[in-house]
Amino acid sequence: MILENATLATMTGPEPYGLVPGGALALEGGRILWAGPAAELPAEHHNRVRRDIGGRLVTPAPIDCHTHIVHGGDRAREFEMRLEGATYEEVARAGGGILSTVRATRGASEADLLATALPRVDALIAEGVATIEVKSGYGLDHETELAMLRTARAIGRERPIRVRTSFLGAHAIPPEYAGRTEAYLAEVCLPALEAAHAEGLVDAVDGFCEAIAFSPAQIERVFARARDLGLPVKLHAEQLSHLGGTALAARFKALSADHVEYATDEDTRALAASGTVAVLLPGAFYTLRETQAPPVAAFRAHGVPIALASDCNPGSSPMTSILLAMNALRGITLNAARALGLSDCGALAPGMRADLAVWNVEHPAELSYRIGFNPLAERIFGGAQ
Ligand code: DI6
Ligand code: FE
Repeated sequence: MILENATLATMTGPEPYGLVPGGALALEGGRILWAGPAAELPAEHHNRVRRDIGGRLVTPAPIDCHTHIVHGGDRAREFEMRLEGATYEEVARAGGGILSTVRATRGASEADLLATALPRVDALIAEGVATIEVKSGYGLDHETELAMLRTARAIGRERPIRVRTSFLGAHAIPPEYAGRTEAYLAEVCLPALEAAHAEGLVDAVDGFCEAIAFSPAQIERVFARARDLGLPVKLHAEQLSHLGGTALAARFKALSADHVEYATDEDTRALAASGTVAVLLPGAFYTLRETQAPPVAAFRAHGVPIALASDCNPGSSPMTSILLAMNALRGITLNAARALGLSDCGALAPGMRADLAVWNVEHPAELSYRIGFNPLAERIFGGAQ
C-alpha cells in the first residue's frame, strides 16, 4: 500500500522532525518499505494500492516507554490528602503510598488486573500509541510480581499494541520485610526475577533508587543479577533526592534513567558517555507538585537523548495521555524506542514497523501545543488500520 499526499515527520535526517511535505510511504507486510517525497517514489511502487492522506501529518506511532499501567485499586483519597498538605513521603511513611497499591494488587486476580488495565491502555491507543512499557512492582511477592507481568503480556494479546515488560521487584519494601531490605532482595526479589525471566516475562529490569526505597548498593545487586541473565536495565533515579542512581545506571549502560530531577552535571556527563536515555515524567512532576525540574538544558548541551512518558501509575502520575506528556515528538518516538532498546520503531524509515499515527494537524508543533485535545485521525498498527 502507498500512503500519499501526507506530511511526514520521519524523525530522521537533518531537518527538524525529518519533515517531508508532500510525502509518501510504501508499506508491506507490516513494515515500511520506503518513505520520502512523493515525487521521488521509486517506479517499482507505482502500481501499488494508493491511499490519499489528505495532506495530514503522519508520524511514527507514539511509544509510552514508562508505565505502571497494571495495578489494583486507585489512590484518589491519597491525592486529596496531598492536596490538603501531606507530602508524598509522609503518605508513604504512614503506610499509604505504594504499599496501599501493593495490598490492592495482591488482592486482585490476573483477570481483575487485566480488566482494570485495559481501559487505561485503550486511552493510550486512542492517542495512537502502538508500544507501551509495563512494569511489575506492586506485587513485591513472588506470585504477584509474576501475575503482573503475565497481565502485561496478556495486554499485548487483547489489544493491537506491543508490550515491553520491566521487572520492578525493587520498587518498595513490602511490610512483611520492613527493616529487612537485604533479606527481601535475597528471598523474594532476585528469585522472582529469575522465575519471571525463565517464563519469558521480562524484557528489562528496573528499580526505584530512593531514600524511601533502595540504595544504589542494593540496586547494584539487582543489576548484577540482570547482567548475569543477559537482561538490560533501567532505573528510577534522582526523583526526590540525589542518591547516585544515575551514575550507577550509567555504569551499567542502562537503557534509561527515569525522572532524574536531581541529576547533576556529573550525572549528565555519565549519561552522555553511556548513551543512556533520560526519561522525563511530567505527570509525576505535576502530581507530586515537585519544584526541582530536571536539567533539560544540560542534557541537551551534552547530547543526552531525552524521552517522555506517562508514568501511568495510581500514586504519583494517574495519567493516561501521551499527548499531555510529550512536549517533544522525538521524546515519544525515536528516543522512547531507544529507552526500550528497540531499533525497529520510532521513525519512518525503510525496515521499521508500520506503526503510524495520522493526525488532523499540519505541523508537529500542534501536537504538544494543545492541552487535552486529541487530533488523532487514524492509527496504523503493524500496517493495519
Ligand atoms: N516512582 C514513581 O513516581 C512511582 N514509582 C516510582 O518508583 C510511584 C509509584 C506509586 O506511588 O505508586
Ligand atoms: Fe515510574
